[in-house]
Amino acid sequence: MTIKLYELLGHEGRRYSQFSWRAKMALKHKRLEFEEIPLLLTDKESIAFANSNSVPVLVDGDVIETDSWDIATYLEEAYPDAPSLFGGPIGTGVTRVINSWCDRAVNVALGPLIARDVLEAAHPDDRTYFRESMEKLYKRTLEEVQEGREDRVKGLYRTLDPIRTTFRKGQDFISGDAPGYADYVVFSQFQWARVTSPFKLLDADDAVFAWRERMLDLYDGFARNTTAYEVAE
Ligand SMILES: N[C@@H](CCC(=O)N[C@@H](CS)C(=O)NCC(=O)O)C(=O)O
Repeated sequence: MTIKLYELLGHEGRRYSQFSWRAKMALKHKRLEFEEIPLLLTDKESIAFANSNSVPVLVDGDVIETDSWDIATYLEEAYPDAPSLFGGPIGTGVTRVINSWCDRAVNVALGPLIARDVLEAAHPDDRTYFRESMEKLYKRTLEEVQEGREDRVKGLYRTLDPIRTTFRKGQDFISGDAPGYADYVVFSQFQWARVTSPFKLLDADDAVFAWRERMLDLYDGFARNTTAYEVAE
């Protein structure tokens, strides 16, 4: 039976769930066929069977997984003969740190730069919910959150220094010579931004820009070939 992946449907078909991109890239890495089921953010009924309020939700036969990290570790265990996402127990531990760094540092630097743009990328039927839930979280309007981003983008540049330094030393991916789950986690932030916002996050001569290009080329341009803004160089 084909694996099902529930994710978000945005305006004009945009797939803007960053956590779902982590799961989709992990499925591609494992060379697994899957069906994408895009839902409105407010459609909690369709994922109630999984006892979840959020996507991604993965259904593989009788198995239901509801968190991007749990989906990745499930795929690693259930499909051991397919290419590894973590490269063993040490890699799993280190990737977990990258996962936390991404959620606690990269997302914190990047999210406010595009917060108001994401509202436009959300499905029109979800925009009231999106604005209310995000403004509750930020304790400010989305317009206030995004204001002054031209200056604040430097903060993102500095946050990305650990991976930039690594790429400059000749390592092509966060996981080493080839991409792994750590790459998909960090890439999901940039893919979220590409799908939702025309704002330029990286300069073309930045080693992180070149890495993002390599990520977009993976799996016959799987991530590149989705409705997104052209990222200006
Ligand atoms: N920790 C979860 C977070 C999932 C998450 O926050 N998903 C967002 C979409 S990217 C969502 O569905 N939010 C539901 C809501 O805001 O109501 C994971 O890693 O999968």
